[in-house]
Amino acid sequence: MKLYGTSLSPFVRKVLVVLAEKGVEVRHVPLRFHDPDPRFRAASPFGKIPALEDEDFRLADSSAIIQYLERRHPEPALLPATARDLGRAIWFDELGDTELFPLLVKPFVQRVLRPRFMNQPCDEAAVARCMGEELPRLFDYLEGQIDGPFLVGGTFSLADISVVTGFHNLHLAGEAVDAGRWPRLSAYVAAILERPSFQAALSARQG
Ligand SMILES: N[C@@H](CCC(=O)N[C@@H](CS)C(=O)NCC(=O)O)C(=O)O
Repeated sequence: MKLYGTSLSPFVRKVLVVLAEKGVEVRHVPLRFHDPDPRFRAASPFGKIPALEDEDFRLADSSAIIQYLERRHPEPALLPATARDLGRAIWFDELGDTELFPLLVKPFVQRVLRPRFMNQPCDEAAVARCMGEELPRLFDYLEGQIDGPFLVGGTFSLADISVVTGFHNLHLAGEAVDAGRWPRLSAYVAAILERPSFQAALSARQG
């Protein structure tokens, strides 16, 4: 099995965490999005990362790949069994991908990607706006959802992976959840990032 995409991507990180939780061996190819590698492009029609190759099967999109892996390697289950818990886990997956991701990566894009890879200056005003005005409503929501170590069904699941993955990029940009204002969220994120599967994903190759 081959997984394409740098571990700097929160979406690639989701899949790396799932593979580590399930103990699945993978060949990790840490390329960037839009890489011309023909095998990658065959797996990812629009050049986005991650993409997976499993024998003659190819698939892009972190959520699609994780659903595939869940059927292929059911243990330990990362999708809850009951209808309600499954619905909530998918809700948090979607929240992570579409609401949290675009904001959690803003400081990372400004402070890390722009100066290091795009030869552009950081827009500190954009970082301040993100931290002070854009992220707080999402942090408020999550603070109200956390009632134990995991978001759904009392066990680690896709919900935790998808919500927490982007916080690592926030940390790489030198920002973090204010523990005084959002104590539950701050402790929850720290504990999930400490899991061995997350630690393995965080040390996977970036390029
Ligand atoms: N919904 C996709 C999103 C993947 C995605 O947008 N990845 C970014 C890198 S973090 C990318 O490849 N961007 C290039 C582009 O949008 O064309 C998933 O869950 O895998």
